[in-house]
Amino acid sequence: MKPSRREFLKAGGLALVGFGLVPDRRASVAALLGARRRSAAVLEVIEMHSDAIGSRVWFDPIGLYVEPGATVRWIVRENVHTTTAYHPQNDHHPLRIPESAVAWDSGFLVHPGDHFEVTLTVPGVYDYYCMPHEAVGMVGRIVVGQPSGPGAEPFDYWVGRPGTDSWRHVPEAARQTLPSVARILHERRVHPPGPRR
Ligand SMILES: [Cu+2]
Repeated sequence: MKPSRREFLKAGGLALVGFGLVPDRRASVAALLGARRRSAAVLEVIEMHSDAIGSRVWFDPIGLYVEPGATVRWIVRENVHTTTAYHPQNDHHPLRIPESAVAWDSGFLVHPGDHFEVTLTVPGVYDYYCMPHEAVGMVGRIVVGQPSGPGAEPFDYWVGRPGTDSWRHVPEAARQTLPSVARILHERRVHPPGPRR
């Protein structure tokens, strides 16, 4: 069978890569890449999903462990979403990130491929939600190093404390969706339950 033009180009491209790198050069490039990888900051990706009619929406992974200093990038695959930290600055949501961490809010990410990044340096537990989908349980949890701080507390830890009168409670669906800290520490990347599409 005669290969299509695209297949021909693909094969040609691979051949060029193969011929361009003689074995010793290949080894040195691998060493260089390895060195770069070790020194570069870690980037973790969390995808924002939806089924075709928008009745199921989710972050994947829904639970993530990273070392302090890692950068997390949320990227839209389907539908419209936000990544928004549980923090009183964000529409009176309860504080569920470390006290000294900076709250984030991506605003609406409307096109597939739109993304937003946060670098997490303060150890602790970080809970976040999607603004339009929090009520149906589109939430996620990141553990940075040692799991501590408000995000490690029970959902209603703040009730009765001064200055918290305007804080909203975490919706029931979100409470049921967030994976436990113990599970995140064990699995490192926790994927959402059930069929995903
Ligand atoms: Cu969403």
